[in-house]
Amino acid sequence: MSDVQQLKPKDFKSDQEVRWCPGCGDYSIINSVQATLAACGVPKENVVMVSGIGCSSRFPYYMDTYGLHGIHGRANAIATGVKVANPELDVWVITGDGDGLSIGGNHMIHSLRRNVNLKIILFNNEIYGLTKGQYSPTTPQGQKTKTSPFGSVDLRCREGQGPEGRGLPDQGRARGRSVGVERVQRLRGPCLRHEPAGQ
Ligand SMILES: Cc1ncc(C[n+]2csc(CCOP(=O)(O)OP(=O)(O)O)c2C)c(N)n1
Ligand code: SF4
Ligand SMILES: [Mg+2]
Repeated sequence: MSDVQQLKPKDFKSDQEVRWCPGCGDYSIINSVQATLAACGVPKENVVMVSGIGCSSRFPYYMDTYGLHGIHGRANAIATGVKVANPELDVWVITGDGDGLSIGGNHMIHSLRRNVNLKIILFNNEIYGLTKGQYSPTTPQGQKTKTSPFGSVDLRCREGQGPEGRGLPDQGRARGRSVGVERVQRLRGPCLRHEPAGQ
């Protein structure tokens, strides 16, 4: 008989009070991740969640895994250090469209270029949520926000692409909308299987 305990989604929940707004899509993402880690039988002592700053970046508090709530835009750099120090760890970056593509855009590009086998979840709500509504690199052109009262003039980065399809290297990406647990869970499959080229 195996002495390995089968973990349940609730085993990945921390004792911290979740402070996202009622109805926020972030709930379905965290529920999906917890369900998926349990379904995949991932040992939680191997999991490290690294985030930057933003509503989405509160994620590591709510997970009963190892984790680090970093500084704005630097989750990829911190996660790269963790992964390089111990390649056996299952290292996740939790970031937002502001955190990962504005202030952290440069780190995002270089962690993809280095291809150190991180699992990156970018919560794309097309706005800076935590700071109450400034436009981000994924805000649709023309969108009125607190910092673009006449409509954003910028071309936006689209999912899986840089502006107008140029830019970010393709290192095994998956995307989905935070409308259902099952839908987000399916994303884990491609990410789990992806191994960096040449390793
Ligand atoms: C150095 C620094 N600059 C600015 C801020 C303010 N700030 C906090 S979160 C944030 C944007 C977060 O947006 P996003 O990553 O999209 O996260 P969301 O809240 O939408 O999940 C900003 C600008 C900060 N905390 N630190
Ligand atoms: S401000 Fe937006 S992103 Fe932040 S918790 Fe509320 S609904 Fe979610
Ligand atoms: Mg955002």
